[in-house]
Amino acid sequence: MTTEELLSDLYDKTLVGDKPAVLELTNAGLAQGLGPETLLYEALIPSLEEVGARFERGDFFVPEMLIAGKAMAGALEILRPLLAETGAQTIGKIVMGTVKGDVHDIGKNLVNIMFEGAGFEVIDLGVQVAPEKFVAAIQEHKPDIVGFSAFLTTTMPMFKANINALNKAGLRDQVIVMVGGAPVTQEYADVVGADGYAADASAAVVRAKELLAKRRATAGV
Ligand code: B1M
Repeated sequence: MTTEELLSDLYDKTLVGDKPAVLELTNAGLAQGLGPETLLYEALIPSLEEVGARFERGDFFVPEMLIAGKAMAGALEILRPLLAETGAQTIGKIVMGTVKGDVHDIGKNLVNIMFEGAGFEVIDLGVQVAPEKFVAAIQEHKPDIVGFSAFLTTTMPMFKANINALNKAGLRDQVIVMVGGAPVTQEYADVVGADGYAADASAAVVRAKELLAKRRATAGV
């Protein structure tokens, strides 16, 4: 199978949620020498974007979206060790979670993998994380950064609720707040008072490093 055929097949099989085929093609791609980023950005992610587009048009429904998501999550587990491969020592600690009311986690998990790959220690609180759970995790783990993911326009307001909870607990100044997720924009991040926003997992790592360096320079450490 040529590279083009493999990527096209991986795209198609993800679209229809054929998990066994997706796992097989992911392994075959790696065996053929394709990088994990190629499989992700040239097949898996575009396929899920098409799933979303079909859902919006009413051609796909929640079950189709669910099986496509499961197929993608399976591929991500194969790619995880390759994407997170690092010899670097820990450069910072981040608490991550998908906000309350939101069960999407594929994007958050990909961000976590890239953070681990860049040398961050990641404490993943999972999905549907309530503000008080973020507060408790920050008190327990004392991270440099807290990351909130939201994938629905209806759950984006939880960013503000989380930041309010941090303020109330006296933690807001102790932690950098980063936000992201498909419907989130830099403008929205500014409005809710987040310190940083990124559109994708790679950009999230770059932004986190910048914010951390700035914070450490200001604190003189
Ligand atoms: Co849902 N869903 N979904 N869904 N789903 C979307 C998000 C949607 C855009 C589809 C669409 O209509 N086009 C739409 C939201 C519309 C909106 O609000 N604007 C939607 C909807 C409507 C829903 C339901 C309401 C459907 C229903 O029940 N009627 C429902 C909500 C459930 C809930 O959460 N309460 C629902 C359910 C589901 C499933 C459970 C079936 C499944 C989730 C499976 C899972 O995650 N375990 C699912 C899926 C698979 C999708 C789509 C198709 C794919 C999401 C995905 O994984 N993308 C999605 C369509 C789409 O996104 N185009 C859709 C791939 C992933 C790598 O990208 O998630 O963007 P992404 O993550 C990126 C960036 O956002 C960024 O980096 C990531 C990696 O590069 N990022 C950060 C993420 N977090 C970050 C944090 C940062 C920085 C960057 O700093 C902290």
